[in-house]
Amino acid sequence: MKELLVSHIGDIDGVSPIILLKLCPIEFHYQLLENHELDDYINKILVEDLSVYDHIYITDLCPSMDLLSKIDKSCYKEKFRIFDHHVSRVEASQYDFVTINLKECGTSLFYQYLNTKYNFEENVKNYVGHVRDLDLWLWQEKQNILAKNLGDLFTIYGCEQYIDTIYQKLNSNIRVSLNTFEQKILQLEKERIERYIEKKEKMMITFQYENYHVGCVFSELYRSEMGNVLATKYPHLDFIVMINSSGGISLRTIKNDMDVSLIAKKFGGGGHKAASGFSFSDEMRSFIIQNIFKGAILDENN
Ligand SMILES: [Mn+2]
Repeated sequence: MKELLVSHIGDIDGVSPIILLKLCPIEFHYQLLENHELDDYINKILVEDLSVYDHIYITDLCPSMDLLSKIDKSCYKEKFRIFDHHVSRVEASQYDFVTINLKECGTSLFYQYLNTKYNFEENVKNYVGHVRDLDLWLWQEKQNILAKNLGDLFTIYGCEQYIDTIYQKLNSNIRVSLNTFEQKILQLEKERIERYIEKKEKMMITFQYENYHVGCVFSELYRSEMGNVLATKYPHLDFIVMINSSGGISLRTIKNDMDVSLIAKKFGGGGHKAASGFSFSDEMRSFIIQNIFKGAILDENN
């Protein structure tokens, strides 16, 4: 028998459940997805033969309420276990196969579940703590630089190489730390990010939206650092918007009385109180083209 894991492609909280399963004596398949791809994927597999799988795990992601009700009625319901921690998905916890806990991250919830069955070594628990610190933005107040470094290493390595690197470290039963090579590439990357943010900062556009002061940059890269640097540097701004025209629109705030997930929700997105997002739609792309090239008619096959 096998397991199927569906998780979030975007960060170390999404990919670390794969590392955890690799450390267990089981066979599994995995699929990494963006938030907006999840419902289509689950709808697709629900009509396939899922009897080959013992469990279908979904981590750091959660299907829509409509889809959860469909899973609840499906013959495969018993196989589903969902572990998420996004504030916008709290209502999903009414289903007994869904665990939502805002104080944990996807990886730590999945770790707690797997640990009762497979009893991980201490170094795995230690690694999961770093993932949690980074994903819940606790690393700064805890001064957990290693957590931050792991996130940066993921950005440089990409999913496959990151998973492999961390798996090798954990499997050889050592505590995760960075070797000299990894430290050097992180240093180079850090300098690159600083230059990038400086450049984008000069191009920041500020505006009023409802009662909020907003700072906005067009940026494809390093959005979590950028949001944090700009929100800290410009405390009069209520939140920072980062627009990636080929990806999504991210919102970031450092104000305690601000909840950007409510703003993201208005645009069909979601996320956390301090960091949320929504997609950059095809309509928005068409709108930009038609605003630049007045009178343009878009081809139908776009
Ligand atoms: Mn997460």
